[in-house]
Amino acid sequence: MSATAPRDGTSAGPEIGVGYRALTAESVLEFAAPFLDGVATSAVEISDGNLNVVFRVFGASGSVIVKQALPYLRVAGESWPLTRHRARIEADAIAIHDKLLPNVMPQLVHFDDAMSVLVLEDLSGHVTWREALIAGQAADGAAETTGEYSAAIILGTSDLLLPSRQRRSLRRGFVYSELCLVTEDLIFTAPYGEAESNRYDEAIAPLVQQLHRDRALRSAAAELRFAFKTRDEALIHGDLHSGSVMVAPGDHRVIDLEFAFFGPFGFDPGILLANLALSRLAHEAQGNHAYARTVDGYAAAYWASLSEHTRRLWDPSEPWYHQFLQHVLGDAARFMGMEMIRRIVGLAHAKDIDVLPDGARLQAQTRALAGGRALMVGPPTHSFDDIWFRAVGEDNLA
Ligand code: SR1
Ligand code: MG
Repeated sequence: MSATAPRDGTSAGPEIGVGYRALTAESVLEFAAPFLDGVATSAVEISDGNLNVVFRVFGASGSVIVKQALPYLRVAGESWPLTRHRARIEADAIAIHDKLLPNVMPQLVHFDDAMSVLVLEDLSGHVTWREALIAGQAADGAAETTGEYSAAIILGTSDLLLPSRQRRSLRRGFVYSELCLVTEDLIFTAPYGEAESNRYDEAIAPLVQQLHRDRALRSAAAELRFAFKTRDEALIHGDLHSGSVMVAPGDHRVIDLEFAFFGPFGFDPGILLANLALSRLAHEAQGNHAYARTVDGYAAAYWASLSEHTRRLWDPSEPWYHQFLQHVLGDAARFMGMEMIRRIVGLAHAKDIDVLPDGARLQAQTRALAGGRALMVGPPTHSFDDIWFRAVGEDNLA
């Protein structure tokens, strides 16, 4: 693994077209055979993310996942071209994060740069945390593992723990990538104007128009966009929503690292907490009060684990520790607000809310927009309870 070549499509990296062919459910058999004791018997396409094509390939005594980056965004087709550099970003970020916290990344069996393919361990007994949340299933330990992961990567790739020379070398390897531009557009820009990519229910059109006229909110969005683009604090996951965590009894993994880049400490925690808050609002709107409390517990457990592990990994007597954690929390709150809003009015929605019947969906969407706004423009937050209540409490509807 090299951590120094730029991967933004401007210089080093795979030459587009050289040695590349898009895999199909047929051709992937030959490609995957070497990783299945020489014989692949069948394959099924299981792509359900927005970006890549994913196959599960079976051999005589096991299976692997083959994930290929296409030269465009899978859900949009060739009208939204992208380079395939995201495959290398993901392979490199997996290797780095795996060293910081073993057994949480999927095992990277093989990386083919020319083909932009990652061959990964098949987590077939797992489901995404989002699917478990939608089904109201328990995911004991997922929040704790994800919090530990956030602490490990925040500290382990930043100037807090990594010696300056190493940190600078690692930093050079992860430029502000093409997928950062996608995030910049979909989270920080499009929801605050009449972008073509926005999608929302007609029933909330008046709320969306209000949002577009809201100068305080638009100013907060612009400030946070600037923070996202300039605060290169740590090599973060970059897309840590509940669909990027796979859960199974006693085993939790973080997947899909193609958005990894050097960004603000609070971005990943904000994204994760936002998606938990949206799940919580969805359950509340359906009258599933007991499971809504369970989700409250997951969010609190994530933050408690992140706090505990930053303390463990850092010097516990560091006098700056408390202020540092407040800084992460404050950032997380505001990025959380942005993620809550974009998952209601932007291109990529939270399925948790989209699948609800009309009345419940309108209630959850209205509360998500109000909670998101309260987080972005409200007074500074001082504790986890403070931000969680602001996100999901009813007070901000007034
Ligand atoms: C067009 S890509 C849409 C979203 O999917 C990814 O998982 C990121 O969240 C991105 O914003
Ligand atoms: Mg993803």
